[in-house]
Amino acid sequence: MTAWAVNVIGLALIGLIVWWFWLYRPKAERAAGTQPIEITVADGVYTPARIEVAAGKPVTLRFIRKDPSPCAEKALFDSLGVSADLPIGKPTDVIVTPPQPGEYEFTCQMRMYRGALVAR
Ligand SMILES: [Cu+2]
Repeated sequence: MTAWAVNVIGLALIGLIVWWFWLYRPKAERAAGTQPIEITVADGVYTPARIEVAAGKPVTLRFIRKDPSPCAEKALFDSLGVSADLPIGKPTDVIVTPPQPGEYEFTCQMRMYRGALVAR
């Protein structure tokens, strides 16, 4: 009986891990016009972490870093060749232009923070 319960808990934990790392897709936030999109950097996640934008148009992302760990100090857009330093407590605007429809990932330098621009 106890062993059965342990197995069920173990399976539930595996399911949770699979869901979090591979299946979970945060709800996309849609960019509206020329308004900057505020992205909070805290507790290991960008909020929002998925942002819908228009392809071929510059978009302003306003990073608000609350996480003091050095892990959070940069935002890198590898596929767009853009990187930015994020001082703590000072909102930092990063302007990027996704050239064509697709997904453009942005991360911290250790790739623990992860977000994506979804250009349409
Ligand atoms: Cu990091």
